[in-house]
Amino acid sequence: MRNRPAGLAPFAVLAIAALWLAGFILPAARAAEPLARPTGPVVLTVTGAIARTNGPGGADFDQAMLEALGVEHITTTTNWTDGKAIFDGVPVSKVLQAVGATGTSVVASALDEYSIEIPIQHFTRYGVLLAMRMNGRPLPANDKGPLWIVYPRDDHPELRDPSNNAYWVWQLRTINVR
Ligand SMILES: Nc1nc2c(c(=O)[nH]1)N[C@H]1C(S)=C(S)[C@@H](COP(=O)(O)O)O[C@H]1N2
Ligand SMILES: [Mo]
Repeated sequence: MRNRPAGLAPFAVLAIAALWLAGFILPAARAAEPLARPTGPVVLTVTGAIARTNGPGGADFDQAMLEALGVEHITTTTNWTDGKAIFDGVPVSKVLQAVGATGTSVVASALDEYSIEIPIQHFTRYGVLLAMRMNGRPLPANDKGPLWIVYPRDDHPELRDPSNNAYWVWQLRTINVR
């Protein structure tokens, strides 16, 4: 026989079990929600090792869908601009999270067919942006736009090594997760 008050313990066990289950079910339910469909021109397509798509070719994003993920800012010098520039864009890691990416690297490809493999660690470690605006102006499609991969290179000495310039893909069009 138990000699402490009954009634509360089973309730507490149930409550804890419910909270524990909710921790699994709620994120899973969110991940299972279909990705919205683009209504404007598609500026980015994510393919490969992803859990969420909105079309046969992978996950298409228009500008508004990208901005809805949360615009952040990086102020930095670049190899291509005079002095510091302010970039607005969406963290690559947020895009990868939105599509349920499971890989360890991506191949980023541009409108001019340039492509390069980038470790996914870069995106979480440095908060790399898919920049859409520089100094408040949309990046022109014929010069670096509409999307440019931008690193906060002023904040990390290793990012100022010239070998890093190859990762700054401009006119980015697709991200293949692997
Ligand atoms: N879209 C696109 N982005 C690109 C490239 C490219 O050819 N096309 N070249 C990459 C490489 S290899 C480097 S070193 C730098 C080159 O910049 P630069 O041509 O202005 O020196 O941009 C990177 N981003
Ligand atoms: Mo390069």
